[in-house]
Amino acid sequence: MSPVVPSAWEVSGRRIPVDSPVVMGILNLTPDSFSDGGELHDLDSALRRGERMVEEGAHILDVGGESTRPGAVPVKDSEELRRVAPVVEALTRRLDVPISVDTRKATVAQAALEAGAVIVNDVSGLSFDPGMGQVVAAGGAGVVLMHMRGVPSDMQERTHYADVVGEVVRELGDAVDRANRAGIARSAIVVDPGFGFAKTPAQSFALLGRLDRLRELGFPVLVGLSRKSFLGEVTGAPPPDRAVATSAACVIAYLGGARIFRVHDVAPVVQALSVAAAVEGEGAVSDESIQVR
Ligand code: PMM
Repeated sequence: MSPVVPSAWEVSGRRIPVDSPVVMGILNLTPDSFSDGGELHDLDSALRRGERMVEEGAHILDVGGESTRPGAVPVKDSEELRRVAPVVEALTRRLDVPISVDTRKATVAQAALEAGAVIVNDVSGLSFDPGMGQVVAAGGAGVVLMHMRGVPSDMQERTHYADVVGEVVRELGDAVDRANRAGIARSAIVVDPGFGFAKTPAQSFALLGRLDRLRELGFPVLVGLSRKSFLGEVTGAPPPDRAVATSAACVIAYLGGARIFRVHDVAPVVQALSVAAAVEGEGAVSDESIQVR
């Protein structure tokens, strides 16, 4: 029998209910990110974007300073820190929503937690930096364990799976083991299949159709579907025009059991998920659902 998935995500003493949809708005502070790079070059525009996403219904903001698109060139720790820390600090001061930092590096995570972040979103699932688990555990932070293979520069050569869904579930289980060994609380963990990371478009669609299998792990499921290239494959739309495709994919993910949605286009996704949640009888994406206690 599958374990029961918790109804809340515990992050640094705060409780984020995940029995209805939770929307995580993306703030990429990178000159070369996959779909929105280069737009948020200064602190003011990052803050304005963050505030706007919260007004549109985002419950969490995810701040990132390193692009992880296929083939991306790694960024030095010092440069990533310079991009991320002031924005995390300013957002924490101005907004009440939990702030997440999208990083694979322990030093960056540590600095972001000190600046007020309460979640570490690690696309390597604690496999890139051996110090990361310890930083998350010591800070009592929430953690997103995402599935990928290799690193962004070589991940698209690592798409050989006999059974993509089964192998992603198994390898996410390995990431959960790393989190356990580091002493991270089970209630702090969410898992993410890593759409587009070491996956072909067909493999991403296969995962999207079988997210129910991820719930076997017993953790809330987060999905990063926003503007991803596999959605462009079937729609022909360029990244900024993929909000409709993203919303459709988020609804499918929700019906498969995903509860946290990392997106660029907050307003359309909130609207789409309100419909999905109403059908499921869990209520719309409401003020009540966003309350962080
Ligand atoms: N995708 C990107 C970056 N960070 N984090 C998680 N947890 N899941 C994702 O799918 C994910 C991520 C790459 O997309 P972007 O450059 O548009 O942010």
